[in-house]
Order: sequence, then C-alpha cells, then structure tokens
Amino acid sequence: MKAPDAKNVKGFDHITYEPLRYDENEMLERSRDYFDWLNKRRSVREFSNKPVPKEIIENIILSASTAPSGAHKQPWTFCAISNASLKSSLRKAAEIEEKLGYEVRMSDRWKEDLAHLGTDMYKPFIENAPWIIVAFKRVYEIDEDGSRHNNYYVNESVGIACGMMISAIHNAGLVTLTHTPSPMNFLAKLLDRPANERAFILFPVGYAEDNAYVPKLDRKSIDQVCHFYE
Ligand code: IYR
Repeated sequence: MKAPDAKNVKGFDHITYEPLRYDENEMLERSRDYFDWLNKRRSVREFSNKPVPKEIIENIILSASTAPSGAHKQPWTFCAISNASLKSSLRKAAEIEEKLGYEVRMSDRWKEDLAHLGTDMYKPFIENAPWIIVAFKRVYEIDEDGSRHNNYYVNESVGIACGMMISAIHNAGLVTLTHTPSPMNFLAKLLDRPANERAFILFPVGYAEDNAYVPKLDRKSIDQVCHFYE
C-alpha cells in the first residue's frame, strides 16, 4: 500500500520526501562528473562588462536561498546591484578600506601568503562586473509587536548559502570571487540596510574577461583533506 502523501507530526504538516534515486554506477559517474565540473571553478578577478540578464541573477539567488539554515529561518538578504553609480561608490569605499588593509592592518605574513594570488588594494571588478551581489546575514528579526529575537547558526547558514550561490554562478557559466573588504560596515550604509543586517561577503558576478588569467594552483588531495574511519 502506498504511504499517504502527508502526515501530521506534533501538530505540523509533513509531506512525503520524493528522493532522486540512481543506481550505483550512475551515482559513481554523477559524483565524478560533479567533482570534475566543480573543480573547473576558479575565483576570477578580471570581469567583462557584458550585461547579464536580471532573471539569471534571480535564479542564482533563489538557488542560494535553498540552503539549509538554523530553524529554517533563512537568515540572509542578498542585495543585487547593477546601478553604475552605486557600483562606483561601492568600489571607492571598498578601496579606502583595502588601502588601509594592505598598508596598515594586514600582517607581513598575511601579505606573503597572498602574494601568489596577485591581489592588491585596487578593486576594478566592483565597477566592471555587471552585477554585485552582497550577502547580508540577518542577526535578528523584529516581530510585528517590535520584539527582537535572534536567528540561529547565522554564520553557518549564510556561509552555506554563499557556497551554494558560488556553485549556482558556476553552473550558469558565470564567474565570481569572494571579496571580504574589512571592515564591511560601509556596505550596510551605502545600501541603506536595516540594523539587523550585517554584510557577509561581496560577490562580483559576470562573464570572465576574454583572456583572463588566474593563479596556477593545486587543490589538496583526498588524503590531505579527509580521514576515513571504517
Ligand atoms: N580582502 C583583501 C585581502 C585578501 C585576503 C584574503 I585571506 C584573500 O584570499 C584574498 C584577498 C582583498 O580582497 O584584496
């Protein structure tokens, strides 16, 4: 007999989960193909200014927003900016922080660790990329009666959503990089965000510039990142 499509669990509606099932060979192939495809993703710093339709950005953000989150609060807000003068303001403000970062705040060791990536205080990608997506974490929510309650596992939840967004951007054939100018409070100010939202990561999104270069780097092997306990 087929199980019912829905049941009541402690007073709440639960629906039947419809799993996507594959046979083992197919699973092996799919998992390998997924890794090969994801392993082609790179953080790209050179962006074309070619426009990207808004609907693609919406789908990318909806994909990110499928992430699991503490108590399913989805404690994130994504701001998607294509307005050229706002992008210029964001670039200017980010470069002020980054200049201080590179000249004052970052240790010599940190700068040595970054040297192979070729980064510096200049952030032309903030103006060149057709879209900037800024992920904000929502630290708390305000009820209709004005009472405030904290969200749960906010950093974990928003971190997972951002990771899923990076995959969605790669899936669309676009590129991004995770930019974390520090401190980031200029983002909430320029984007006029409410007090419960804190900037988390800034993502330029667009096409890679023709002939863009990325640092030559290797990724850790399975033995370097995983211990099996069988
Ligand atoms: N936020 C700076 C510095 C920077 C830090 C790390 I850790 C990187 O992996 C890359 C850059 C910047 O964006 O240049």
